[in-house]
Amino acid sequence: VELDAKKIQRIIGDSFNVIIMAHKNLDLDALGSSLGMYFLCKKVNKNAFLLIEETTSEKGVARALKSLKEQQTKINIKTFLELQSLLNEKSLLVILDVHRASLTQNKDIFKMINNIIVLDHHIKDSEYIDKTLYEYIDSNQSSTSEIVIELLKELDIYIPSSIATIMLAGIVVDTNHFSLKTTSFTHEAASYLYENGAEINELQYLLKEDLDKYIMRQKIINKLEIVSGNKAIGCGEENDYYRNEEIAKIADTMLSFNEVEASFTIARINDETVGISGRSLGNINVQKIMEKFGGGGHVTDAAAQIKEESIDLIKQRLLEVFNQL
Ligand SMILES: [Mn+2]
Repeated sequence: VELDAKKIQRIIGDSFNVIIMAHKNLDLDALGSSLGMYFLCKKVNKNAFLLIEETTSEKGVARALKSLKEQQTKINIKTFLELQSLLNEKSLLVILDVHRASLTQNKDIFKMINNIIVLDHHIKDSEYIDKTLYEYIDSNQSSTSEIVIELLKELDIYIPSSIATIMLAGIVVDTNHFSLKTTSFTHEAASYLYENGAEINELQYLLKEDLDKYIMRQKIINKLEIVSGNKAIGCGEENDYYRNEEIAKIADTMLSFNEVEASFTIARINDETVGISGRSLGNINVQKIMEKFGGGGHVTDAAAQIKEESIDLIKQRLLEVFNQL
């Protein structure tokens, strides 16, 4: 399916107002793409709102939201409760960077709005929002920001520099600094953001991270093992808990070392669940390997979650899978 900017513009034009919503645990791509969409709506003279329930966010997102408040860039952010009285049957809901209702900021909004657009770059799940007016889910796209930029470019819309910086941060995070899923279109999208005044210094502030998280990732990388000459495995401790994004990031880092063709991180997500993330340069199909663990993804980028099993046992199973390759 091609991205149909004109159709999206038409649907927005026909609506009474637009509610823009992304996933829980808002990240810079979710926020950046939401802000891009917000300006797209403004440029077609449509009243738009960002639906954000969360009162706390990761530091980059919190900084971005704070800087928007301090500038004259007035962004209308509301909770579901505050929005209710503003909706009617011609209201439009634009869902960004997610396509599972259960993962959105507030799924109650789906009871109030029937007109829905979904734009996302995650691998399509068996749970998805049906009955949309328009849907574009393409896991080959680097980020949802890249998708929204394509719309902005096609409709000849310029955005404020502060928004451009946040969208650039979204692309940088989702591509791990232009190393994953990056195409000429990704660079063109970044180029559009620089033209719109994206600032490299502010970008660095948005990308700052907690030292604690870095140290937790290093803990796994320090114990990395190289198996059969080209596969890196890094395992967390049973009593250390990691977020999915962190597990993926560790695999990204391990892939960058000499000789490594594929990398795997195994670490605990919560008491019941262990996550595995696999990354490859393309010669080893990590999707096939993750499917053995009930997961999925792409040839170069895949993951699985395993319930009620120890990290050590999962590592042994992974080694057995390697032997079958
Ligand atoms: Mn994203």
